[in-house]
Amino acid sequence: MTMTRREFVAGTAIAAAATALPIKLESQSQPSQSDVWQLETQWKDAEWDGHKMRLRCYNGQIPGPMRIVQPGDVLRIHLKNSLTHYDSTGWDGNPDVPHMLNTTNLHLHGLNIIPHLFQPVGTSDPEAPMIAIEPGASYDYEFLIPKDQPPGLYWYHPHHHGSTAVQVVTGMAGGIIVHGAIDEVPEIKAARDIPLIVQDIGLFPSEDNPDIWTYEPKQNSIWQTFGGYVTIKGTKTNLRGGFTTGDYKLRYFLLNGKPFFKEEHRYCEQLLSSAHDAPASTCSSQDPIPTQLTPQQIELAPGEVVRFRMLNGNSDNMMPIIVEGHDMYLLAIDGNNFEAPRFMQMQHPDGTEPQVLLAPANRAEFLIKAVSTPGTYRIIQLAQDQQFLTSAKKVIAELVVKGPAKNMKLPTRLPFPSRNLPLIQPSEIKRTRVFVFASTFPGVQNPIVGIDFMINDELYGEFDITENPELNTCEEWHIQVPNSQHGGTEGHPFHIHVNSFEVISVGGVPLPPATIQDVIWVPQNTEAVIRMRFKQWKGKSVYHCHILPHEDTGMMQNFLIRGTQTFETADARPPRH
Ligand SMILES: [Cu+2]
Repeated sequence: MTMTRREFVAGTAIAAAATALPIKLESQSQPSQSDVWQLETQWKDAEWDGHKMRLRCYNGQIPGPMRIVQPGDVLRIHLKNSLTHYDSTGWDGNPDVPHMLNTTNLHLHGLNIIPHLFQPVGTSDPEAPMIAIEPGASYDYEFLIPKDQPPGLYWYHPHHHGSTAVQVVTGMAGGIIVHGAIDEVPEIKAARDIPLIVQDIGLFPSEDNPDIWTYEPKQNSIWQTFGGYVTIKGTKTNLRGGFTTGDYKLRYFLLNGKPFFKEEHRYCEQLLSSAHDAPASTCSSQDPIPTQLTPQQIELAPGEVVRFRMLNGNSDNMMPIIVEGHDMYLLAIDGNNFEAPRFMQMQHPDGTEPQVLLAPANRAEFLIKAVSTPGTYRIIQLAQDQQFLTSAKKVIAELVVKGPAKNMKLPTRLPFPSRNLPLIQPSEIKRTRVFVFASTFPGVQNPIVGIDFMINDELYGEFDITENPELNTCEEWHIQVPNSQHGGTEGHPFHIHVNSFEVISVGGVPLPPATIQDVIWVPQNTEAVIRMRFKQWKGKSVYHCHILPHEDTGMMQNFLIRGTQTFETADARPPRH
């Protein structure tokens, strides 16, 4: 596939007077009196800068409510699907063609809990189907949070194959915070705790009402990113929107539910409204037009230490992050804190070097000590071109340093999570496996989508098990993205369920010991080496690319952890009734 690297089009800030919008844990909800967390998927009407929208959400909120849990908790969730019927009668049964777009299920991302995508939860049956909660139906989950669950930021989102991307990119995602030892470190306890939940919203004009923006493509309809038209099985239609592998007619990037950046396709209006035969070359531009919106502001006193917890909840956008004018003290990635804060020197806002890089689904938790000079300092997502869609520089939020000075302290040591000990020794590696994440264009196995997104040359199959690791053993996995001649046209973020992994090296460069994550960005023409201990839980689960349109169209596989799970290893309690 040929890629046009886009020039960054300077965003125009909305000129309206910036209203300072303090970010707080407004969506936080403590455990209710009811022992069961009631989660409901719903449609939600919204309006941002003149655009009326119909989005999907949990409990009327975007992002969904923030849940706080304690290690050892039993988390019971009643998930009710109140989305509407979606017509998939035209679907031919190919699992890697998006389908059943309002059917859902639930994944608690990063938590070291029982495998929960297949029916019944914890199943070791290779033929077990994926949990599919139809519109109008509901499902009850019960999760034991391990006593040694590393404390930090996790999240939840739907994971029904074929509808994950559409649901997440219209609002269905929320945070989970696990409390633990790190919260008792005095310097951290004293710091304000500020979640930064970033997510994207991808939209097209509704087929029924062009004044409403939504994302509910007709079955088999695919948006041709660089043509601006929609095809069904390769034939042009006059539909306004189709499934996309990452591009949208209108897209917002949100921080804690408020947009800070917008991308629009303004071409092909005549094509969309009438003629089906106009060539794509009549379009004025292939590139979405980026617009910086007014970012939210967070006030800090000079010398104040604050704790940020940032989620990249984007459907596909990788985020290199810097905090302008400030050193960063990185505490944790993906909820797994280090033995000590990692010092990330300040970087120039016009440079290319991030202080921390967040692949889709990664979380970074870090401290910032506000400088002594009052002023406005931006939290910036640097431009990057490591993906099929070039990503413009974005201002996510602004730190306003003002007022009387404080002199808060930074911690020097952190309590290392016991679940991640002992670190895996090379002698423990029972097996090494190699995984190649690559795509073929045009799609051969998946002609409707038009691109094959594969792991080891295979698309996803619900009942195929590619790997059978053994409980209580360790393995080393080599995740490879080839060069562009061999299908590696862009980087892919690798994610696996059930256990986090140690990142050993990326591109041959070793990482500091005890770098433990559940998602790792693997750039084009690069190998990442990870090590994993299959701990506590057996059963059928998945590993996949966390670019959600890639995942939904095939870049996922099942694995099955086999072994005898004793009562002790499972740390399970019988369900309470
Ligand atoms: Cu991918």
